[in-house]
Amino acid sequence: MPELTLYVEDQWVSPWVMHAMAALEEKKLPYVVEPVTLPVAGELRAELLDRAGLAKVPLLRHRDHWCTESLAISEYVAETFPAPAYARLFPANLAERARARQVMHWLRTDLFALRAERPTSGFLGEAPAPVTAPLSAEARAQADTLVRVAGQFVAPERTTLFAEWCIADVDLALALRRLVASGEPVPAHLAAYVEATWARPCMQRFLARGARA
Ligand SMILES: N[C@@H](CCC(=O)N[C@@H](CS)C(=O)NCC(=O)O)C(=O)O
Repeated sequence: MPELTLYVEDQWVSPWVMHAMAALEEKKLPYVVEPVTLPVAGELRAELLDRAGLAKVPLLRHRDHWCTESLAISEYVAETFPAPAYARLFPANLAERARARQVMHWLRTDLFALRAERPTSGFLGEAPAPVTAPLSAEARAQADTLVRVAGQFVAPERTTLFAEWCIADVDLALALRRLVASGEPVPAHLAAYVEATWARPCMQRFLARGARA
């Protein structure tokens, strides 16, 4: 039985799976990827409900600990495999760590119109189909907020939120990619931020839909 198993959805369009996988990759941990079709059904559903309470992905199994929610997973991985023996996921500086958490919680609980109108299937998965229909007024306002906040927190000369990469960069770059992929105007330094984050090795396994580079 492998020590670590990450259950993922088999369409490879989940930003939350991307987040959890980036955490494991950044820590350079060996793990097994278990793709599942959503909604999880049958015996597997019963097992996941029994072990983790929810049959959602990402779901990390570490020995007899089963856990869903991408942020819970990355925090568990960060604390179970801490720096300096393993790479850092969260900033060491407490103010920066709080900022990273602010960004990650915000991106999980807001921007719903933008997320609906610029789905990740536009740029992730087997056959990405960019959506270019005009944004509704609500989604436009959310896109403007996203660009304003990202521009405030990512300095023009940087391709990371802070001096060092952190796990919040995955989420912020993913959110901005919704705009970049559909041709929405984004300041050049934020477009460069998205590209640099996308090129980071921790993203490669997800972007290759589970294949090892
Ligand atoms: N807030 C969760 C979101 C997880 C989530 O919504 N997962 C979706 C796939 S992207 C899922 O498993 N849906 C199946 C279901 O709810 O039955 C996280 O951060 O992990």
